[in-house]
Formats: sequence, C-alpha cells, structure tokens
Amino acid sequence: MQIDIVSVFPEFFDSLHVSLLGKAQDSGLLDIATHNLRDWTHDVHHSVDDTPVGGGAGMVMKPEVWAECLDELLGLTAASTGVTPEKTASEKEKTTPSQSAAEEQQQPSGESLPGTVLIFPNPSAPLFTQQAATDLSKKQRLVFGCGRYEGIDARVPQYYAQRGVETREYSIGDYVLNGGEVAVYAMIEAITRLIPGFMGNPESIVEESYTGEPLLEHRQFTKPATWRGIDVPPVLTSGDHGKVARFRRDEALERTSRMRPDLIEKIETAALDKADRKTLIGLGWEVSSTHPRKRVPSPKHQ
Ligand code: 6GU
Repeated sequence: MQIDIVSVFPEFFDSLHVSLLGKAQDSGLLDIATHNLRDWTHDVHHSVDDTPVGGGAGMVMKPEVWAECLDELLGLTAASTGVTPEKTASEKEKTTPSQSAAEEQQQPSGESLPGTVLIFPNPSAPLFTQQAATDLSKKQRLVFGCGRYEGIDARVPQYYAQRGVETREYSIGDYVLNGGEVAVYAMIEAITRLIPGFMGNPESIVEESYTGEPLLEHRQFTKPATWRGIDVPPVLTSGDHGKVARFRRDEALERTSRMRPDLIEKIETAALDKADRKTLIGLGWEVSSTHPRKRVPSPKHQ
C-alpha cells in the first residue's frame, strides 16, 4: 500500500518510521511519503490560509494551493468542472459534501483512479470506525489531506469527488483537535495493521474489540498471580479452557453493557448462545427481539 500525507507539519509524521510501521516500510509492504503543503505555494509568505467567506473566527485553507498539490500527487491535470445540479434535502441526508458531490455528477466515486482513496480528516464528518479501517486496508493507495485552522475550503473534497476520485471525510471522535494530523495518524495505525502480513500474530486481530461482534474486550492479566495483594481472577489459573472462555465472554458482555450499552444494542440476538442470553438477561437486557433491548425498570410500588 502507498500512503501520501499532505500537511503543513510533515515532520509530525516522522515517528511513522519506527516500530511496526517502520518494519512494514522496510519490508516493502508499505510506502509512506509525507509532503509539505507549502511546497505548492508561490507567494513569498508561502501562505496556505485566508479569512472565511461570510465572516467568523479563524482561518480557512485556500483551495488553490491544495488543488495544485493534489493534482500533482494524483497525477491529474488541472481542469474545471461544470455546474452541479442540486439534490433535494432528503437525498442529501447522511452524505458528506464530497460523497454528495460525486453523486450529483452521476459519477460513481472512485471511477477515475481505481484503488486510490483521498481522505480528509474533518471533525464534522461521519465517524471513522473499524469497518472503515477494514475497508481502507484493502486499497492500493491512500492520500490524506490534513487541514489546520478551521479546515480546508469545502470545495476541495467536492472537486475531487466530482472528478471521480473516491473521496472520503472522517472524524475520529466527538472532541476537537487543533488539526487533522493526530486524526490521520490514528487512522493510519488502524488501517495498516489490518494489511495481511503486517502483524506478527494475525490472531490478535481476530480476538480484539470491534472485529466481528462489537464487544469490548475482557481484561488481560499476566504473571504473577498475586501482585501487591491483588489476585488475578482464580478461574484464569484453573486450566479449564471452557470455563476461561465463558468467564472472558461474560466479562466482555458485562463491561460492554456497563460502558458501551450502544454496542449491545447492535448485536444480532441470533448470534448469541444460550449462556450469552442468560448473562445479558442478568444484566437487565431483553433478548427476545432481533437486537437486545434494555429492560425498562418496573415502577416502584407505593
Ligand atoms: Cl478528523 N479533525 C479535527 N481537527 N478534530 C477532530 C477530528 C478531526 N476528529 C475528531 N476531532
């Protein structure tokens, strides 16, 4: 996989060359190139931002600089596109501006550079999930455009989507960062570790949280069995593999129920065995329909 990262702080990504990511690059599995957006400026100040049209605080990154950079990296020649027809409000629901832009052109996203995805971190975009990471780990080339300040002029992702480049925008969570760099770093780690051959032990991918069933993982312990007066759960040292598996499964269900009940609601009830159902019922869930539902506490007697 080839990864290109455009940023005004390319040195931020220097640490992508250490650890497992460094090894993957040495072995040829992965090729990561960083680019300084300012290399595509022409003015003496190398300016990349300007004030927002319509007013407001902060600065917005200029479309011209981004387009010169991305045209070159993507091997596209500069060309203008025609006027795009409008969509109805309901058709626009649940699409990012770049997705809807591609659809407005009646052009399947990804038509012009198959295998390449252009990704913009954006706190006002759909959440980046394990599903997105899995999907992106199968692509040939990812190009990340890191915005700073108040983000990049919205016409940039729209433009590339209209030119048939598969273009996506993602947020990594409900909090605000100073720029897209940390978000891109997180996405790259999540994506690249899923490339076949990247991990030393592929089983660790299968077992962990968010793959398959969306459950949080059980707690992990190593030796000694007693440390500073705290014991590991005795069942884990019992040698009974069946009991260990059940204990871990119940712990995963209990932790998920307590910390992420939204994930329990996503489980297909059909995927739960008898013991899972019993555990969930004990945790206050109803398991009679397609997905578990939290039982409403019955009103107290007066
Ligand atoms: Cl993708 N960017 C920024 N600036 N803040 C974020 C984010 C992205 N995701 C969550 N917060």
